[in-house]
Amino acid sequence: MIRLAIQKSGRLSEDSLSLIRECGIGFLSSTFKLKTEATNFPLEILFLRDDDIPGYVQDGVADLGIVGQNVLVEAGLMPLEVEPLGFSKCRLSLAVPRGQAYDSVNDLQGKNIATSYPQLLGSYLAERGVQAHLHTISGSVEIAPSIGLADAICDIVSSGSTLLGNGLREVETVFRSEAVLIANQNLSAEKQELLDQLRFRMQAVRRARR
Ligand code: PRT
Ligand code: ZN
Repeated sequence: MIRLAIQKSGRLSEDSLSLIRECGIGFLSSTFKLKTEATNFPLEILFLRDDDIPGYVQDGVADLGIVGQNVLVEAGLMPLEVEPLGFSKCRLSLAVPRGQAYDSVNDLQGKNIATSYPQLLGSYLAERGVQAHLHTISGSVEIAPSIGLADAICDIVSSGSTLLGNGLREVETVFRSEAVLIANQNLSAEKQELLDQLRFRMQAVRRARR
């Protein structure tokens, strides 16, 4: 039996469950449960907050997980990635108030930037020799400039309508992300065999979708 952790309720949940179903794996849908067992594959599915998934896979509480690359890299656990999954595509971007002049990332020197991704943003700025004050906040990052908390923000963008609605302009892409399959690095031989079967099926699903 192999344990796969997926997001309990959020933007990754539906596509993660659809992918498992399209791999030919059946399970009883379980909106209120913490876990469920597949009916025709030795798989147990755990439902967790997405932020907890990389750590649980690293520690072996779960063998596998599906999570956004943004969350994986922010947690510093890139080596766990085994397979890109092609859904939940988004980008981590810097944005400034629409009326504010902006030529290059150097304009952020000494500025206050609000973000939930201090590691990803910190290394992006460091690589470019920009020193800024990062304010880590866990939600509603896009309102920080209008309440005077920050000069710029760095947040996840997909359509861009949240930025637009808050009077912000996207100026730099810091990181491009999609959902990825992650795996514990010390799987038993049996679990490694199950992972290989799952990856094979996931790759076939992606090829069929193209
Ligand atoms: O409760 P839990 O902690 O499990 O969930 P969560 O609220 O932390 O995460 P959730 O469900 O919002 O997102 C899960 C993952 O989906 C993220 O880690 C990304 O990998 C991916 N993803 C894809 C997105 C978006 N698109 C997205 N648009 N995550 C967040 N957003 C938010 C963004 O933060 C901003 O507030 O949507 C807004 C921007 O969207 P647009 O379309 O207006 O640009
Ligand atoms: Zn989360």
